[in-house]
Amino acid sequence: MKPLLLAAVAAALCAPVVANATPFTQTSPLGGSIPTAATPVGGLLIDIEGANGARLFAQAAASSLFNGTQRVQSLQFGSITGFTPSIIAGLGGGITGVALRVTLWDGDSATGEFNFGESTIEIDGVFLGAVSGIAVEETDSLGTRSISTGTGFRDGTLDTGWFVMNAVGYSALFNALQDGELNFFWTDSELDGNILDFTRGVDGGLINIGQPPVITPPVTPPTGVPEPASLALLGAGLLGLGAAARRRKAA
Ligand SMILES: [Ca+2]
Ligand SMILES: [Ca+2]
Ligand SMILES: [Ca+2]
Ligand SMILES: [Ca+2]
Repeated sequence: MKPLLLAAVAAALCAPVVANATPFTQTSPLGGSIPTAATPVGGLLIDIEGANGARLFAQAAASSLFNGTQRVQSLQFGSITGFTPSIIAGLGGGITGVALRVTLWDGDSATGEFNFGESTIEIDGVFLGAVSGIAVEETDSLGTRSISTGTGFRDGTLDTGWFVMNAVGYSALFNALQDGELNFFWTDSELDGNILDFTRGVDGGLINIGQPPVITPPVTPPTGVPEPASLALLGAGLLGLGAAARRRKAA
């Protein structure tokens, strides 16, 4: 085998398995990555920011969601339970951000499709957002490979997109949390018997309270300028070398 070919084979063998090929689905619009326990796509993933900066993530498993024909204008397609009083207390008395990640196969709500401009998402009666126009990414069912991007949830496509609640809904959503569960509704102003499958993608479930933000220093210190700790260590080392030299001289 030619060296070049060998090198190429070696590089291919050493290439890491790409487990994070879709940063779009794994980055919250509220900032930061989703928890590693959450699946890359699939299920319903909610990210709630508390008044104290705490971040509450919860994910409904894909298998618990709706798959079928929409027969009512306001269709409950999922719910997330387990918001205990102590978890709610961890939000610091209010909400300052809500984002919801939705994975749906066959929404038919992209530009020109028969559900364009007809659907919205509501959480316990609190408006979250219009479906058409939402940025989405088509992935494989594991969420490891990005296939295409677009808007709305397209015909015959496994799309994942993020909804961000307007601040006007925060206090109502905080009230909606108090019974320990959130229920998710997909509305359709013109009922056409569309098939909606929210069960595609990876099945996962998680409920977890986040941590208040911490100040993170720059990851890479300026080159050529050692940090004070390194300087102190260097100084101690030089002192030690000096002492050793003196001892050798004395001996
Ligand atoms: Ca229609
Ligand atoms: Ca369709
Ligand atoms: Ca509720
Ligand atoms: Ca419709």
